[in-house]
Amino acid sequence: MSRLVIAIDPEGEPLEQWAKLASQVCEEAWGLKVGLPFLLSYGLRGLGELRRACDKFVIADLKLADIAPVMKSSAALLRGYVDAVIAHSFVGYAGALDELKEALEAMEMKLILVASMSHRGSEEVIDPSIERVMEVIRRADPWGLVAPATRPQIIRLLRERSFPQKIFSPGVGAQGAPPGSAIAAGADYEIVGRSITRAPDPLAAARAINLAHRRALESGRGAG
Ligand code: BMP
Repeated sequence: MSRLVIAIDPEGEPLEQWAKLASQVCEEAWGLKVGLPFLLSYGLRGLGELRRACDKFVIADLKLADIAPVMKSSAALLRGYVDAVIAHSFVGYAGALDELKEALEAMEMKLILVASMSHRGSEEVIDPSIERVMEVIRRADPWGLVAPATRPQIIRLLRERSFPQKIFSPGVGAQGAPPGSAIAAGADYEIVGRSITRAPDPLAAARAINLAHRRALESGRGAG
């Protein structure tokens, strides 16, 4: 089973180019992740085209951080187009993630919460509050978590604290973490964008990352 989620982040290219790339790399991907660049460029039509090109698990990376009614109506617009939605944890449970979780369940979409981020600024606010972030995650009980490959100690912390969620780790490749390093730390999936999508041969790049994942799993990992 692949543990690779490919991040599709357009920079002005035509949709057809991404559909072609998605179909090229599809056999190596467990899932695809789209965020605001994709959704604002191509809208729901783009999501339909992407699915036609590669019918895998699709994550909408909205990083929702709002009051419940607004998060719910944002997610509802993607109903039937995506399998999971990413939201921030720091907005808290009451009046936010409590209702979002319930609404997503009713729409048969999964909730993924950000535990920590891959860029350095995550150490300014989110990481110093990680204990409280984890309390929110416990209450909200999402299906998945985002934790950074660039700081694998956060992935290990989540596993040590017995969070049972699927852990998705960005930060591999372009942001510096070696392929397989987050899997070795206990993540379930690595989210990889540019080092595949901007590679001269995206399929070969995706294959190399999956090989690194298999090696990380074979050589055993600390937790998870
Ligand atoms: P890349 O491999 O090109 O650096 O892309 C990483 C992807 O993961 C981007 O789509 C980004 O939005 C996402 N991401 C991240 O880089 N860090 C986080 O903490 C959370 C993310 O969702």
